[in-house]
Amino acid sequence: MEKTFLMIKPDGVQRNLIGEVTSKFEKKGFKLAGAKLMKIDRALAEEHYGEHKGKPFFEELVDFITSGPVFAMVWEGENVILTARQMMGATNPQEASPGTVRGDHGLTVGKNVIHGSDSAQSAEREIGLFFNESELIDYNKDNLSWVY
Ligand code: DAT
Ligand code: MG
Repeated sequence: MEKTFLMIKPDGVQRNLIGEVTSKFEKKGFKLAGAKLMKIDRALAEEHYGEHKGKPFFEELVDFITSGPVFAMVWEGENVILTARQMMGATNPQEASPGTVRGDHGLTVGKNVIHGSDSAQSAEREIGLFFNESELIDYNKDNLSWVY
């Protein structure tokens, strides 16, 4: 089954949104495969956001993502990468639709509450950056036949 990497950013953790956001993905029918509260160091932040190196907002982005704990997660399900991106909403919360995480909880692009992998390739890369194999749990959920 497809997997994606989602992360509640420091603003989301500080604003008590861990429960609200994880609940959304749980209720949708996706399965949590791994999760942890962690503090990202600069090296990991720069690697994670490597595609944005050199852009004017890069330093601010690295400062922000290392400014407090994040809640890193791996979620599993059919087409979870694309669906999770849709549930997150547009990068700029002012453009994100109501009902999305960013549309409901964010106001500025710098503090947009959640990260999610944007492709199969980035999902694999980001899961590998943040999680060891042993931190990902392979298990069955009894509700599966009521979701699919
Ligand atoms: P996304 O997080 O939707 O995948 P992205 O990969 O383009 O968006 O950018 C990564 C993060 O960088 C984004 O969540 C917030 C920040 N960011 C993007 N564009 C920005 C901008 N123009 N000004 C400030 N921060 C920006
Ligand atoms: Mg991105």
